Amino acid sequence: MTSSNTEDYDFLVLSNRLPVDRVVAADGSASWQHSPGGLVTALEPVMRAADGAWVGWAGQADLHVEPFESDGIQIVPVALSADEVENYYEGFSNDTLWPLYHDVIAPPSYHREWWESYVKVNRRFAEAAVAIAAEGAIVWVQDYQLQLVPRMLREARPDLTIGFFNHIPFPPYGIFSQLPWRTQIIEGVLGADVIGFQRVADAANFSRAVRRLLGFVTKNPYIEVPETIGGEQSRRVLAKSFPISIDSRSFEQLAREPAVQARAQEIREGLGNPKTIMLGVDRLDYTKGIGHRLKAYGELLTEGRIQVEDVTLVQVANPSRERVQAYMQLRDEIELTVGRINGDFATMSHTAISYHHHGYPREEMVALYLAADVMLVTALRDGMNLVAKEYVATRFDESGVLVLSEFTGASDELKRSLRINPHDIEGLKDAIVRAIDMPREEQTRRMRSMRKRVFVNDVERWSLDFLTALRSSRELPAELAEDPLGELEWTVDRVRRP
Ligand code: GDG
Repeated sequence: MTSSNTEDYDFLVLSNRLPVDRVVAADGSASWQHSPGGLVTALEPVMRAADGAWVGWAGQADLHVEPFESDGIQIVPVALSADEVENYYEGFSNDTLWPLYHDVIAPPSYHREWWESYVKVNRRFAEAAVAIAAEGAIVWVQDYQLQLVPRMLREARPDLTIGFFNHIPFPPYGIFSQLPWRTQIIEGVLGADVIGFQRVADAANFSRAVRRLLGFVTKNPYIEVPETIGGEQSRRVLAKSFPISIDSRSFEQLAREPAVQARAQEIREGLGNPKTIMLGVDRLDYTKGIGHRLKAYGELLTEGRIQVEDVTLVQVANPSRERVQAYMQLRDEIELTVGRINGDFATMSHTAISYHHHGYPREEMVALYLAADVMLVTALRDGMNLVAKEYVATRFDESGVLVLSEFTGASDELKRSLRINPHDIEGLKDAIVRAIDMPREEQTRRMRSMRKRVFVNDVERWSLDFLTALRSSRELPAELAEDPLGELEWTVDRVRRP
């Protein structure tokens, strides 16, 4: 790895996917379209102010593109071969780490050639960053696809300040320990100065894995890392929760637009004006509990507790990872169930489930949120679940009920939702009926309190908190970790740990 710099950036973000998509027009000409995710919105101002660049993959195999600028952000593409897409991305990232980190809901596959590809691609990302990072730059590495990058960066460039944020859960040690390369992964992440997780429990799981595998001393929220991991000296690494959020104001703004409200009305009418519209919005992923949701809804119809004329379920199932076997199978299962329920209960004028296997523009999503009286988030495990927060942000008239799985990061914050255990189908059914029947005053009380939370803790706050922690990590006084409050927090956290 070389550390000679040609271009110098003071702030780098590394993520598997770039925040832009390559679009090819009918005439064959290609252009780049900004994908307006929350992460981009949060980091755009920082990027502009701090002379930043974004390093990532453009989403297509064998695409070699020179760095370019898109909407004021410097984009630095990392190329992946078709083999690497198969082994590093679809294989190790999506079929090993993803199921392992989500409580082994699906069985993870362990293949040595996938791992080798993961190491190789992580090295390529690290090299790309090293080549363009200014002396003393801040590098923020995103997510589980790049867990080896922090250590690689530190070894090549001890001058860098390195952050790592894990968007998905970090599993309990009993599960994590299955991974044949568990030690390498932990050591890779520990190259960072600050390690961020969605939930307190994720950070605790990580620290426990560090203690069990490496025997390092941890004193919540710090981990004492000796010089053997990527450095000339020992370091105190901060590992704690920084719950991610959304650009709440922009969601509310969109919801207040007359055209979007008119569209929400049109959606209601299109569905035959049922008394209650329930909504699910998910990537078609086995972690999202779509099957559990359908089961509960189907049983309520069978038992006559709800009628198809009164209650319609709209399910947006965004296509995802369509080349991975488990996802193909999931799609078949879900679509079979949807077909059965519709076959059994739909009438000429009312569908039971309005099912959509495609993505929609942001405006349409917001119109759907506005049209929905009840939002169903029934994930079996989810790092955060931004959909839950988006629903809350759009409900400016304070109506609507959020049914929310306790296995999402969002449930730590949205305590006034109707929290459910999606495995408990009877409990889920009761919660759905309760949501349908909830008086308006109770909806308002709950929604108002959740909205406060989502507007105070927005994505800007998230990135500021993380970057502040990152900046101060380098000049952290040793005494800070030894203060009595730190001790107390540590104890409380140990007691709370499930
Ligand atoms: C991972 C973690 C964590 C969905 N369909 C459409 C669409 N979406 C948007 C939603 C939301 C986003 O995609 C999905 O975010 P989630 O948080 O719900 O879930 P994951 O994709 O699994 O995200 C998760 C997240 O990272 C962030 O850290 O919360 O736990 O798994 O913003 O609105 N957007 C549009 N059309 C669609 O059809 N425009």
